[in-house]
Amino acid sequence: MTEADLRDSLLHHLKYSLGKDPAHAHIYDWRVALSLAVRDRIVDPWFNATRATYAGQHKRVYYLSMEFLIGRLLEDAIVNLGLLDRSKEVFEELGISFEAVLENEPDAALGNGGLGRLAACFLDSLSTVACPAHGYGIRYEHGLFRQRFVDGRQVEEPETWLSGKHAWEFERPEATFEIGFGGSVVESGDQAVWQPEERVIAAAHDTPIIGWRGKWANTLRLWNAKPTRIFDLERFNRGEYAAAAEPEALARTISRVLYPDDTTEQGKALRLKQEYFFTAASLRDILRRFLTEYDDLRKLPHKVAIQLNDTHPAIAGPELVRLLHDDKGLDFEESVDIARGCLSYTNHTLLPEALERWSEGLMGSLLPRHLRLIERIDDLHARRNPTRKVTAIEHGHVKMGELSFIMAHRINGVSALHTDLMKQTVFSELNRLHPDRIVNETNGVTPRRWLLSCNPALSGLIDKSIGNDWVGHLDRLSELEPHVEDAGFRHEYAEAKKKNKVALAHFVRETEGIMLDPDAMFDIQIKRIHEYKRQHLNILETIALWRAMRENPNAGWTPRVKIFAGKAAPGYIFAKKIIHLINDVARTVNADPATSDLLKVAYLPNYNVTLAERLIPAADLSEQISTAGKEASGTGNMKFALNGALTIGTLDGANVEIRDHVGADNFFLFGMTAPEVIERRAVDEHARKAIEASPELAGAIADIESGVFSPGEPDRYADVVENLRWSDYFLVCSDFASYYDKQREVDGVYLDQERWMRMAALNTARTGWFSSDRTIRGYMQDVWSAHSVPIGS
Ligand code: 26Q
Repeated sequence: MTEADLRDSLLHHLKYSLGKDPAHAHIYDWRVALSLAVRDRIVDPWFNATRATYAGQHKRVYYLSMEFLIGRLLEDAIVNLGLLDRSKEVFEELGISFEAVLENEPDAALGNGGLGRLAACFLDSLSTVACPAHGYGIRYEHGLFRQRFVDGRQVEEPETWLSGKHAWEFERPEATFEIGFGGSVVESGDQAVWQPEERVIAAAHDTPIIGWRGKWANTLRLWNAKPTRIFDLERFNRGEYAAAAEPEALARTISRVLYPDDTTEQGKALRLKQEYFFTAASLRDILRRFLTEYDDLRKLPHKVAIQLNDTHPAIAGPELVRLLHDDKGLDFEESVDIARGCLSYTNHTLLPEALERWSEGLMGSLLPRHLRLIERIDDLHARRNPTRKVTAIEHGHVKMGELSFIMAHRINGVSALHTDLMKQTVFSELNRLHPDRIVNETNGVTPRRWLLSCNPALSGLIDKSIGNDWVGHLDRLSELEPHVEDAGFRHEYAEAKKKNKVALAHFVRETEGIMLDPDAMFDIQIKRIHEYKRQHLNILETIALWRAMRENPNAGWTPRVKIFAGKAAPGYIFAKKIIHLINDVARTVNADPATSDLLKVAYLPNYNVTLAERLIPAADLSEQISTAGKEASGTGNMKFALNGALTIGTLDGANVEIRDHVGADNFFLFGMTAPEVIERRAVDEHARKAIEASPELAGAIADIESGVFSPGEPDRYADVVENLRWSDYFLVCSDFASYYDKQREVDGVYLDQERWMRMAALNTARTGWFSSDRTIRGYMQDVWSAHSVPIGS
């Protein structure tokens, strides 16, 4: 496609799809017109991919996920199609800011955090490696809430990503299924008929996902909930207008909004309805597609791999059994075995409060047939494995982790450490029964979005040094290693980082009115707010540093900028307190003339994918400071390292593997290990003892307690302090001294910029393994038995 072709297509869509004259077009119109022009380029590779899959009868992968945190799509698609330069030129000629056009796109936040973003990276990689695949999820009308601060407190507002035209998707009015809830089951012998009481329609919307170099495209199919009857005309005619619209409102509630909690909001009926709604629609679609090609359902595991992204779609086990046994008449045991042959399950957390469980009461009233099938699945499992009794149903609850394990032929953790802990803790009994089922697939991130697009300064330097093959083969970043010894290269590497920091400083000045010195160390912690992620450890260290700086302003301090971003679940009171505290500390520290050249703190509101794309390339230091054993993997840690930020972190999740790859000398390790954490918790008054032993920590806590950051309301953080002193389950106090000392070591290294830049460049050169292309190839081999389709065939 030449520049002229692109311009013609753009102007064509502006005129004929949007009905706009260029003279009157807004940025919105240009953005949608460009998206449609780019989308046109995806359609042929998309059709070709589908044709090649049918022609070769290839196995298909189905990725079921409640969340896809996609962010913006336009730049991604442009980059993958190799249209970036031409697009820039077209808009330059038109006299329109290309950047403003990209900025106009809403950020699709159909996910909470890591799990949802991983699903989005996987979509990119599945297309890049030409693995025939579909993503299946919910087309939420409202994604994750928008976050604002009012007097430093988080306020949530609804998010409206669908307010304009959604340029990427194709509505499929013909692809609909009726999904039932409630009602009763009529059983006679081995036969059962479920008669649901309530029905809604699942309607498909497809977004093509183009891979790197535009050769292959897969489909993301998201389901919308609609009523079976639009409205009740009889009631309307009687003048009962609100009541007439009720069925519609009730049905649409199912796809109305993403649950904003990233542990479980236990036991909410609507959540279970959402889970069943999209899982059931997806399975019916999968069976429909299979039966257009094959007639023997026993072949299903050879042609279909279904991945459960955590337990959220775990009802897929019993539902697939129901479809095979009740609907298609297969024998029960055979149905269970076929289902297991197709299904596999990824676990993303070991936190007990995050493991999904549903009361038998709720499950029985919403999904009566499934509850009965789960009992039979348990019985069958017990009969086949009489040595140990492990069941999905226990004490009146259905445990979705156990159910997923029993119904899956592979279960995977998301980092080496996490997979080991899975075997030792939550799934130890099941692992003994089925030692071949648990495998590890360490997470990865897509280098297209998380290096090539978000960091043009650095990717340009990499291209210049080793060519551009690295984008599809991230391992090749290792070819940078010899360049790292070249002072000229390191200088250019430092220049690229500086450029990104200047751009971020500009953004923060414009949006927050805070002035940042681009030569100061940019120290960044961005992720959901959780006690186990320990943002409070970071802010305590910030306070201690500020106090030390005030006490001795001329001690040769390394100037620092502490940047935070992240949302708290609306009902997570403690997390919201931490946000408030960080904002209070920021206000106090930033107003202190004694430290104004040394320390700044900024909490940027409404963290999302787009903001991450601005922050990560500008980071010097990446904060990955979770209590060891609690962070399953982390993926932000990988993005930072790839972009040349050094990590200060614990031996947790994928930090362990990042450190192995970059080398212990290029990683700032601190804190207890996972076994040490367990030991420490058993120590009586561990927190009080740690506070007593660290004057820096004691001073920081005393400042919080005396209202230094909340003048007029000294007890604002009384519960935070109380928790730290007397409970401190996540061992903030016990890890503090080690963290504080390591931060002072970080200060020292930063003063030696030559050394720092060498370490940073080595981080880039040695983290090519963390590409999600590598992760996806691992799943294809170990979990799905799926293969890439030779492109062009
Ligand atoms: C479940 C039921 C009801 C309401 C909400 C939920 C829910 C929603 C989201 C439970 C969990 C999540 C998200 C979990 C998550 O993001 N986990 C992260 O997954 C990443 C990808 O594997 C890891 O890198 C992170 O370590 C892990 O925390």
